[in-house]
Amino acid sequence: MSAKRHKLTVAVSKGRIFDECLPLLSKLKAAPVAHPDDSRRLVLATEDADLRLLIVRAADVPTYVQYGAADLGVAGKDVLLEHGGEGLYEPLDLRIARCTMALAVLGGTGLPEGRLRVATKYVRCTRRYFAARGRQVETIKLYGSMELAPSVGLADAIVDLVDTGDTLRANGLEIVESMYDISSRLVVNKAAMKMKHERVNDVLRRCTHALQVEARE
Ligand code: PRT
Ligand code: MG
Repeated sequence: MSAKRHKLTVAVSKGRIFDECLPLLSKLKAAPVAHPDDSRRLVLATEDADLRLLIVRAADVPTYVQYGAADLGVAGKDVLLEHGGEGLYEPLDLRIARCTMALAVLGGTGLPEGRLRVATKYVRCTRRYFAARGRQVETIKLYGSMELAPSVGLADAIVDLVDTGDTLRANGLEIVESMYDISSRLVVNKAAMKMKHERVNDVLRRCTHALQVEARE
């Protein structure tokens, strides 16, 4: 039987996740043949003839993997929490693109009493976080520039990712609660885990090994 053997497909976003994935891909002998910043191509071959990359928006990675358009993907825990993780396994923490999801308010004001108005792109995470704490919140969905919302009276607080804290500081905000530690995870389509068991497991083994070596260095 000569059924066409399809390459294993990994969905990844360009920007910090792609850049921070490069050392791992090199260790797997699966370095991409081009960098997405230098190419308009959204499908990138790698040194590994059996593995290709799809360049997609960070928030779309779980969707590609959930529906099997990609067998594997690399996504931030923030994106996975917001997506919900349906149809995905999340076997490995790649420990890259790390940051914190935090609740922030205007400096010196603290959290107001009573119902809280929170502006965020992470509506689902925010609702879940506050529901677990029995606190009433109204979420206001934004797609960017969350840091602006409190100073113009759109919200009492924001939920956003924080790395150095420079963006918050530049907008007069301060963290009142750190909610989740964020890093990027390797995710696997549930059907691919069964149907392409051997090849997917080989990638998982190689990643695990590379991460162990790195942790010892
Ligand atoms: O940017 P684009 O609209 O294309 O998509 P995206 O924002 O979804 O992707 P990208 O590449 O910016 O982020 C991809 C993933 O990187 C996120 O899903 C996180 O898992 C992870 N990550 C790690 C971060 C940060 N650190 C980070 N600091 N994502 C975003 N930020 C932003 C943050 O939202 C805020 O605007 O950086 C700013 C804060 O940084 P500091 O250093 O000023 O605190
Ligand atoms: Mg961004």
